[in-house]
Amino acid sequence: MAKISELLANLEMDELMEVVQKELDNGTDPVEILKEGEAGMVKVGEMFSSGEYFVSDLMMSGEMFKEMGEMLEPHLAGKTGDVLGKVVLGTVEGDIHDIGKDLVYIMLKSGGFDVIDVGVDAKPEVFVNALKESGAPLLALSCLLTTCYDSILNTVKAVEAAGLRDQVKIVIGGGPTDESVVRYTGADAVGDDAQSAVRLCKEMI
Ligand code: B12
Repeated sequence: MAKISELLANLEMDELMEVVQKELDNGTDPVEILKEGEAGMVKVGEMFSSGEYFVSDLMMSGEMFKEMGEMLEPHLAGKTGDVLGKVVLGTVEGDIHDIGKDLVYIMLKSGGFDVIDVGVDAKPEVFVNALKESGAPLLALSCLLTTCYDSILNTVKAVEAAGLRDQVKIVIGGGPTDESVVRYTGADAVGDDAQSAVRLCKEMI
């Protein structure tokens, strides 16, 4: 299994897909396969920070991780069989990182949630409209850039202005977010990873 993180970190697309398929055929838990992929993404991030990889490599790794996620999704979706509730999910305005968000999407779906994904660089009104249309009681915001904390704040304010704040719990996550960002933005909770997104949403619904 460690091979998956190495293949991803080394950007070996074809072999990665073969190994993922083999693991699935062998009955390996798809959640464990995803975790391995995530470890590979962490390595890619480190190689980018150390100057070994460039933006083009980040993009490549992103494509690989997404393809892996698509391959795993049918094996994850609805695994629990329960439908727990609706969640509106997206990456906040000014931020186009979607790998973590997509992982949260997959895990929430496999955890039994009906997820409305509004995509990346989503303006506050996009989140508000999705909340209104779906009636979802949960909003999950992904943010990887410290420069986008105000986008979280503006989204929370827009939910308040729409009169929905009493009915909607807001959970945030992504690289730099922590409890201090929860306090700054007025969100309800922060999660470190996709598993915690599921745990928090279950607690808050
Ligand atoms: C891949 C990547 C890119 C790719 C993104 C491709 C894509 N389709 O997403 C590209 C090349 C586009 C990119 C662009 C940029 N990037 Co970039 N990128 C990364 C990198 C290497 C990995 C991010 C990633 O996908 N990680 C893997 C996923 C699985 O992890 P994750 O996103 O953290 O998500 C997990 C958790 O955080 C959590 N989570 C995520 N969302 C949510 C939501 C909720 C509700 C919960 C509970 C949990 C949760 O669960 C996930 C799974 O466990 C990071 C470095 C790093 N190690 O994080 C830099 C990084 C985030 N990027 C950075 C920067 C600076 C940029 C650019 C500004 C670079 C530039 N000069 O153009 C642009 C910004 C573009 C924009 N406007 O958004 C900086 C941010 C610095 C900062 N403090 O703000 C980082 C930290 C790199 C660095 N060390 O400098 N980037």
